[in-house]
Amino acid sequence: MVKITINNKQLEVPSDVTILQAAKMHGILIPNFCFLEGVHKNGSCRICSVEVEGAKSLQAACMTNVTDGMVVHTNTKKVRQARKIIYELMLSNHPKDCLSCDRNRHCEFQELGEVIGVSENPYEGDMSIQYVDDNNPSIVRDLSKCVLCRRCVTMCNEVQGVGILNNQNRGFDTFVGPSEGFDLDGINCSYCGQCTTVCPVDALSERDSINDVWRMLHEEGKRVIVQTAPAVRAALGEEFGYAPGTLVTGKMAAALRELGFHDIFDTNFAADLTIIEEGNEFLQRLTKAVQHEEVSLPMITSCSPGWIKYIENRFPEQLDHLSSCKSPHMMLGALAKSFYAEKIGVDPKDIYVVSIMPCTAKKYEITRPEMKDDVDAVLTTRELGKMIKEAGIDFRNLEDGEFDKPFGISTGAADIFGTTGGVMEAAIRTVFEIITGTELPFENLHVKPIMGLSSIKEGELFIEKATDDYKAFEGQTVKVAVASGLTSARLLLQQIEDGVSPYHFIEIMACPGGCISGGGQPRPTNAEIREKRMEAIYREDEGKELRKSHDNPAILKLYEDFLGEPLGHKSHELLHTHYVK
Ligand code: HC1
Repeated sequence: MVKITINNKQLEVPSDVTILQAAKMHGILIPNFCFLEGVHKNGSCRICSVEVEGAKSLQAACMTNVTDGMVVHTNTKKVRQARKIIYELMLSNHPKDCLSCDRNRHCEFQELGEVIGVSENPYEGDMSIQYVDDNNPSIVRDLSKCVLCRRCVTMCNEVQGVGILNNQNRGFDTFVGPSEGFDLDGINCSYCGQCTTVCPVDALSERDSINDVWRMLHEEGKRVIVQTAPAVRAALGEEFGYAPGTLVTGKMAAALRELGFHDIFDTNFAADLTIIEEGNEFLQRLTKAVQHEEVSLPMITSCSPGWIKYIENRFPEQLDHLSSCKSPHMMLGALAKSFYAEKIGVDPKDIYVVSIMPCTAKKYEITRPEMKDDVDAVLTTRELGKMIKEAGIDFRNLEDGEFDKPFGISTGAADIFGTTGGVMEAAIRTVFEIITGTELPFENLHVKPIMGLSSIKEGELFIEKATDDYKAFEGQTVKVAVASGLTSARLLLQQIEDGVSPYHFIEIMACPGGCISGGGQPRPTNAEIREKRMEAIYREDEGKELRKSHDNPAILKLYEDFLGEPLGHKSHELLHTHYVK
């Protein structure tokens, strides 16, 4: 601990914190802008400038560590003037179209102006680069709105390790983007959208699909089916003022019905289905391995499209490690246009499937040629929030609604898909019972080593006794790993490439923490909010009567009536795909 003085208050603070952190610990708020909690320092905007006695110039509070005896002033005339000038200079290069801007009233730059006390732009003249990059299905990059805070650069490089957003040029020609003037579709963007979650203005955002969906809802003769991802219910409430971690499953279903969707389905149904297909695929691969046949292990989950794009871009020679399962919402789309279309007597051409996803990469996924017609539109959680507001629905006062049958029935195993480690835990709940023939106790289903928000987790499963079909597994230890965030994914992939991966089965999600902090989730997303959303996801699971995918009665019926058996002919035709570079 060290002793410092801030604004004449004597404080004791840890020796390894910055002035900004020390001040916050004691309730002294220093305006800041480019700073990203929990991530590497950035220090590009200087809005958090403070006076430190003995220093020749103002210091950036987010970049300067405390030292014993340090005396800091955060609110002097000099400090206030400096912040004002910095803000005015940023404002002078920013469009003045707040009223029509998508981020109006949710814009951190606008909020900062209020804190600093600037409401007018004193400077006039040319503005720097005006360019909109919208040549991809997921993310729109509007350079005219960019305030050069470089948070996206930090996210893309330090957190995701993708490294495509960087500072380019100098002076008036400075902009943030890929090098050589490429657009995002011309380089190795994974479309994870983490940059959109940290952009304080409207310079980076998801491609808007709201108008397409409204058009279909109003079109005669269209059957518009909607499905909602596991992580959306744990975050949508934040768009309506609920505290992070508030589950709004029932209100979400009710709102979707009020919006006019004809069938309200749950991607969780298809998450259960994924476990049956993926679990059996894993068992098939493991059986080959114990019989010393050639097979690609570890098998890696394939439901996160940002992750799929990343492995295709960076490790294309490892693609056969991916499970062949389509992601759950694509499975549901395929079933909606086959099994369900036949059941309700509607021509699949008249069915329009909309997925509500926490993810921007899902917008790209539905355009992939291998599975192009399964789902027609993806709305992020943020976009659904906007649609509900546009429709004038009083979300907070809605009575809880329900999902429709048959694709609205799901187990707790599906709920946990929404958080890192959840797909693996759900798979273990099923695979363990198939191998051993023994039932896991309902109250003891969690696989603790792979729970929580660490970026890489691992676990082991020792098979002591197995059924006759899996006798060869007896005495074997199955090793699993879970990674979230692309930097962690890269580490596990490198092990595979180097031939030293100790694992049999790996779950990878592109976004840190998994879908709960997907690129389309409400802003802000930070460590504390991730934690709350994760707890909500586990609460949803623990409150379910059924918590194992193979116990889902609607899934069992689907196999009986339509699919036949896991990994059978129909499954391969509708639920699986093949990735080739
Ligand atoms: Fe996900 Fe998935 S869990 S990918 O993280 O497998 O987006 O929520 O919908 O499809 O089920 C996202 C979440 C989501 C799929 C499922």
